[in-house]
Amino acid sequence: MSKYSKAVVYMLYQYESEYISGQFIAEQLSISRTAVKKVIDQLKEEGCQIESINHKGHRLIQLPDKWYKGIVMPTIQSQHLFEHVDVFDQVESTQLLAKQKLVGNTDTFLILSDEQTKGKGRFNRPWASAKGKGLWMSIVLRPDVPFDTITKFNLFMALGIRDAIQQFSKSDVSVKWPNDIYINNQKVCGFLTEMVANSDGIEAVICGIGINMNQEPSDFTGELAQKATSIRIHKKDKVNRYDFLEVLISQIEYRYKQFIKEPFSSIRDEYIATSNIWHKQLRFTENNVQFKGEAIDIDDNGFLIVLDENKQQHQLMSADIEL
Ligand code: BT5
Repeated sequence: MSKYSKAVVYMLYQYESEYISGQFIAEQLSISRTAVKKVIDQLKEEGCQIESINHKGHRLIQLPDKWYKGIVMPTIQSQHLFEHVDVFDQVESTQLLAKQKLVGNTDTFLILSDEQTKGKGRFNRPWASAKGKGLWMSIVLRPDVPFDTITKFNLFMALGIRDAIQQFSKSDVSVKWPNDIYINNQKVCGFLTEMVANSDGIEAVICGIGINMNQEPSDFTGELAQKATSIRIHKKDKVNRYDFLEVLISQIEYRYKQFIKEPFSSIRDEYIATSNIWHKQLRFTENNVQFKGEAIDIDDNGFLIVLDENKQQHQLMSADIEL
């Protein structure tokens, strides 16, 4: 890709449906008109629908379903969470890559990929990450906090992700403690938080977030046909991936700042109100032990309080819950 293509694609995106002339682009970027034409031809080849009319200029009609770093960067630049952003067409797993990239430096960063070939959930379960359909990303942050606050981090992130999805969904979006976001009774997002720590505290927090953005119902096959949904299905039209990313990152930043300053108890009521696990019999699996019961509360530390069938109380830090 030419070194100017980032800037050209961003200009086309910024001017949206307006025509901008090759001359204008060339002047803004201090490059030749021939260079502009070359980049535009290349963008068209990649799948950008650009209308080019003599004496009028170029107009972006539609971008392909892929991340352009040239648009991602300015989209999230107003937030100050990350020192750099890496964008890929395909990776095995953004989470795996993030863990490799955080070694030997103290950077904060974000990794986005159009596709993951080995996306992972918790306990190495597969995470379906179809090309161009979802938001598959990992963020690396370096909070100066004790390592036992990692559970708390997850709880704050859940609200940030939920609130971002809610801004686009016409249906109610809820949190399924501790790691999932649901629309009605289907999963729209799964996320997981891992950390690297030493005796001084946390070196890095790595949060992997998978959000089904633009799948149609027919894109979900096998077990996911029943279990999964996307924002698009509940928005009734296509999600602009950059609009969504901007909202998501600003929500994450807001919740991250809150996490650093405040205890979980400050968001506990909000968390409880947006959770979808109350007033029903559920099946819990914790450390390979299964039992049925009802979730009755979340305490000030974010532990889930469950009453099992024998009226025995459990305090869970993490678990799998079948709704
Ligand atoms: C999670 O695990 O829900 C965490 C998923 C995290 C994925 C992100 S994507 C970016 C980053 N890179 C990675 O490699 N991972 C992170 P868990 O609670 O274990 O749920 C996994 C289960 O969700 C699977 O066993 C399926 O039943 C279901 N599942 C898989 N893909 C799905 C999808 N796209 N939408 C909804 N459910 C899915």
